[in-house]
Amino acid sequence: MANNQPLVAIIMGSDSDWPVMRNAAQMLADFGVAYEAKVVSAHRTPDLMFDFAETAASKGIQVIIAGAGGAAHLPGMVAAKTTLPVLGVPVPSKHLQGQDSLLSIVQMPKGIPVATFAIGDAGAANAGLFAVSILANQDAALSAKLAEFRTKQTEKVFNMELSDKP
Ligand code: RP5
Repeated sequence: MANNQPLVAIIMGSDSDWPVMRNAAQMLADFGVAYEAKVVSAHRTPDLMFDFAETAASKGIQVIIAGAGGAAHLPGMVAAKTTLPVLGVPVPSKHLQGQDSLLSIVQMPKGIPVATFAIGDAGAANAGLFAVSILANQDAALSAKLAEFRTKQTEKVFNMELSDKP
């Protein structure tokens, strides 16, 4: 990227979500995509959430990755206040291991879409990759990096060797 203007915003309901959501940030960093990451809670800071969602596009954000656990309203409520693509990441919760988060995020009513990813680290990493895919539509250099990433990943699988075969 030519400058540091964040193109992706990673938001999460609590700093306790960061170890999971950091996987999205790492993916964006690996691809050189400028991002911002911050805590915005649907339940604890609803006014901040509305302000964030209403102003994100005008600040140059193109994709929002929103992670939350438990009764995870954050991605859906943010999507209700912006037409930017919102990628929802269910964060594992203490008692229901993130199944509550998944169902809260995935089951959106018709008209307000949230792209929902897997629970936990893989979901956060894939949300980062998906954001890269969206941005790569308008960025040939990023598109080439994404193709290279896939090629390397494929090669890695081809080179996998199983040890200790009986
Ligand atoms: C949600 O509640 C957050 O997204 C987090 O996953 C969950 C628990 O938050 P803490 O009690 O750890 O702050 O809002």
